[in-house]
Amino acid sequence: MHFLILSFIFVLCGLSSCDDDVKSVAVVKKDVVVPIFDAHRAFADIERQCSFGPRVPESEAHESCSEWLIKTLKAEADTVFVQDFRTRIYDGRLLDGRNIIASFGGDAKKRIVVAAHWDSRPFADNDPDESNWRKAIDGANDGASGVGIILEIARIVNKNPLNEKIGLDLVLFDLEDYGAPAFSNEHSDNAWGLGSQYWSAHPHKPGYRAYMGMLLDMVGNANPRFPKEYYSNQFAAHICDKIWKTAQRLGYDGVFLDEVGHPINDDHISMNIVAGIPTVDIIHLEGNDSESSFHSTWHTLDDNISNISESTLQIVGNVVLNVIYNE
Ligand code: AHN
Ligand code: ZN
Repeated sequence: MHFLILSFIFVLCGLSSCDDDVKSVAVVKKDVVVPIFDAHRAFADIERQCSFGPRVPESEAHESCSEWLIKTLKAEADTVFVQDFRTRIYDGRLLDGRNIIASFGGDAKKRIVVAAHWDSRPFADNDPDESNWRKAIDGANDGASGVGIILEIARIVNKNPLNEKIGLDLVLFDLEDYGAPAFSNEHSDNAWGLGSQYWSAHPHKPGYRAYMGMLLDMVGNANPRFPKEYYSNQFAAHICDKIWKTAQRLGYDGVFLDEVGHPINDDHISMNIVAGIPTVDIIHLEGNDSESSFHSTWHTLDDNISNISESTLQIVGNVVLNVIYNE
């Protein structure tokens, strides 16, 4: 698909300044050509992430996947920052984590951030089969889907420069999904999103700011449903508006639903509150009357590549690219 968007400013002659004939002049502000998002490549990048094995922090798969992500992003971005940190998880243990940040348009003050988490959950604690609860998940949707879209965005932005006044940072968070397992007695809301908590308090550049953030989480399942996640609508209603209007213009109003969905504790919370970046979580959510907020494969062994839909990646990729290139 090819999108050609023409923006017009209609300069209408005020009644008092017009003479006898009514003049109206249309001035073309800019022609924006939004590049094509290749969902096939995004899919291949999700497959690749899964091929390392579950990306559980401090595992070998985690280490090799991070090396691959860094190498892949270095080939596309102006600068890649690797942010290693150590943080305490739900049970009090200290764990090593690694956030990866790929920047385009390094000098621009006006910046957009697009983020996803690249780690995968060590527990399939929502699996219908109890004997799977202590197994790690592939996280094809929960984590890798957002990263796959981001890697394709990196390729596109490398070849198709953005508006020179805008900078873009692609941020891959670690340790999003190490929250206390459902089968444990531990309860801690701030045990989720540890990589984003670290980055929001210690950005890769001191004083880092962005005026718009988009977080991609679980953006790859079939029959997608993207209502406006509750906190996103509270913290960043104007960004929600921009994204959902863009989706509507592209004909995706049956997927990007004009309604407010469940509240989700995700990486956008610290991006909004700690980093002060108005950030929206684009995340598949079931209806408000549904028992679970999440897709049926969530935190189960079924969250694997066989349940990833290329057409969902295409929709989300198109929406995010259209938002970015229209800035
Ligand atoms: C809670 O279940 C509280 N938060 C889920 C955040 C999450 C996990 N996103 C992906 N995996
Ligand atoms: Zn998860």
